[in-house]
This record gives sequence, structure tokens and C-alpha cells, in this order.
Amino acid sequence: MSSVYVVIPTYNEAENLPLLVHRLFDLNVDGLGLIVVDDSSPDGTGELAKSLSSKYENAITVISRSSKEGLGTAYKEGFELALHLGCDAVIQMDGDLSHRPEYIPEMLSLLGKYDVVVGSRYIEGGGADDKWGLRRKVLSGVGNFGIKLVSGIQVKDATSGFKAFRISTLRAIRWENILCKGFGFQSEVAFHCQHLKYAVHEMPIVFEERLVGKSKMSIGIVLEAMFRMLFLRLSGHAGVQK
Ligand SMILES: Nc1nc2c(ncn2[C@@H]2O[C@H](COP(=O)(O)OP(=O)(O)OP(=O)(O)O)[C@@H](O)[C@H]2O)c(=O)[nH]1
Ligand SMILES: [Mg+2]
Repeated sequence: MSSVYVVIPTYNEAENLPLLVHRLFDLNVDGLGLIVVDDSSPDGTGELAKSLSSKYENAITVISRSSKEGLGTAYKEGFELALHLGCDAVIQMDGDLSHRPEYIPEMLSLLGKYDVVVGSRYIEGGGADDKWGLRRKVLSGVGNFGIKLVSGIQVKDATSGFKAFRISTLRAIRWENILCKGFGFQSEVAFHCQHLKYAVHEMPIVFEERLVGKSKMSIGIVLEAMFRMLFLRLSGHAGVQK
């Protein structure tokens, strides 16, 4: 049993994964294990993750899915495995180096006080690096504002995909009711944490634009997030109860 699992969904991240894995294990966090959920990436990310595992004392488990099914379902499968294997805490993060692994020790220490820690771009000290041009910043800001408006989510960064959970928190969430396949998944989780009255703490992070590889963001993914969050708000938090 690892004490902390980091769950990373990947689709064509072969250029980013080796450096990410190196930086993660360089943190020397006790009992760190990695779960990579890969959707048969054409660039061989899944095979690469398996081959990296031997270099890091088999601390990497790879879930290989047969087709691209979205990061939301990938996270759910990764979390399920972490719960099954057993651990004290779970981190979720992107595999494109946008989320700096070096924030993880602080996130884990904050879990001593809080149920969930959210890496936040929209609080003092947080933000995005200069490579995020004005267009990207505006899109993200408007998307975050829109989602907060329709859903009533109070956390400042409602679309953050960099989070740390106590294992008890992860176990109590009804994952079968979280349906978004794209980044709306992040907001759905924030919504559930709020309605389960978890102690959620936002920690400032600087989000870094991916240097290599392609973004999987699409209009369909944005619309899915907006409609799903509106539905949740209107349906009176159905499915959130413990
Ligand atoms: N397994 C799996 N992973 C995915 C899928 N879509 C995206 N990912 C991964 O999820 C993480 C976030 O995806 P990105 O393409 O960076 O999307 P994003 O971070 O929302 O968008 P950007 O801000 O434009 O980078 C990355 O590690 C992707 O490789 C998918 O369908 N399946
Ligand atoms: Mg990204």
C-alpha cells in the first residue's frame, strides 16, 4: 500500500511524462505511488509509463483503456483503483506539466487540517504564467465565472484540476453521480465537495502552459460543463447526499 497516490489521466503526453515522473519522485514523498490512466494514446504514452515504472521501483501502475473516453472517466477509474489499493491521500493532476509537482508536499501537509485542498489560480498569489496569452486568460476567467454563476460553487477556482483529497473524502463522494467526461468533471467534484460540506482549502498555484503536446479542450467539452452544472443547480443537488 502506498500512502499517497497521484492519479494522472493521459492522452498523448509521451513528451511530458518522463519529466513529470522524474519531478514527482524527486520530491521524495514517503510512500508515493503513481496511477496513470491512459486511453491507448497513439504516441505510446501508456507503454512509456509502463517502462518508466521499472526505473522507479514499480511505483507506477498503468490503467490502459481501449479508447479515448475523456479525463473525467479516467479520473474515476484511477480513484477507484487508489481506493481499492488503499492509501491515506490522493492527488489528481494533469499530465502536461501545467501543474507543478513541487506544490504537492504543501498540499499534503494542508490535508492535516482540511478534507480537500484545491490548487487555485484565482486567489492571491495564484495565477497563470506569461505563456498563457490574453485570449487564454480571458477564456479561462470567463469560463470559471460562468460555471460559478450557474452552479453556485463558492470555491474561487471552480475548474481547477489540481486537487488533494483525504482518502475518507474520496470514499464518501458518489462518483457514479459525477458524469462530465471533460474538464466539467473538476467543477462537478467541487460542487459535490461543497454540498457534502467538506472543509475545502484553496492554495495558490501558478498554472503553467503546456510546452509540448496538444490541448484536448473543445467547444463540446465547455458546453458539457456548462449544461451539467446548470442541471445540478436546478435539480437541487440530487445525488450529492451521503
Ligand atoms: N485518459 C485520458 N486523458 C485525457 C483525455 N483528455 C485529456 N486527458 C488528459 O487530461 C489532462 C488535461 O488535458 P489537457 O489537454 O491539458 O486539457 P486541459 O488542461 O483541460 O486544457 P489546456 O488548459 O488547454 O491544457 C492531460 O494530462 C491530458 O493528457 C482523455 O480523453 N483520456
Ligand atoms: Mg492542460
